[in-house]
Amino acid sequence: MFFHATRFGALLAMVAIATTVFAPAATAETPDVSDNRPVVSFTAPDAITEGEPALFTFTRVGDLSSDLALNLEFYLEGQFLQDDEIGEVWFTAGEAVAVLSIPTNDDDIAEPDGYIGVLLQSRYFLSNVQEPYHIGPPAYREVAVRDNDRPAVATVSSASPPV
Ligand SMILES: [Ca+2]
Ligand SMILES: [Ca+2]
Repeated sequence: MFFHATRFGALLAMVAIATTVFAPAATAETPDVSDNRPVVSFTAPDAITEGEPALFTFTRVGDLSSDLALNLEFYLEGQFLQDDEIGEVWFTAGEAVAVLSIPTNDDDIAEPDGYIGVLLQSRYFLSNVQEPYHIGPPAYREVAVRDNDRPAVATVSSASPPV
């Protein structure tokens, strides 16, 4: 399910509060034995061309011993998705990397460039429930999707007579 981009500001504010509550108390270099929760971060390319998949690569450091499902929110500008159903992203036990690949359509329609955004959120917003993971900032990444169907400039008719 996608939400309009204008809702992002409010959601981000909520996540900022949540990540403050669950802020990591230690870095990977100085692990805190009292907090064994893994830290999840992710990367994505700045831009793709329509027809290419948008790849979001999630990495967890720390405890890898259990399956771990992520709570993601998706944002979209433009009509680029092949499928509006996006599967759950999770690490299986022992795995440090999970890849989300979102296929896009190479259609024949000239359209504005858009983007696919992914927000990594806490699983729980209640302060009395322990989060299963920390979020390595930034929690939001956006892949620009470039249209490749712009009409050629040369096809525009000209008022100038041929010489
Ligand atoms: Ca195209
Ligand atoms: Ca297009």
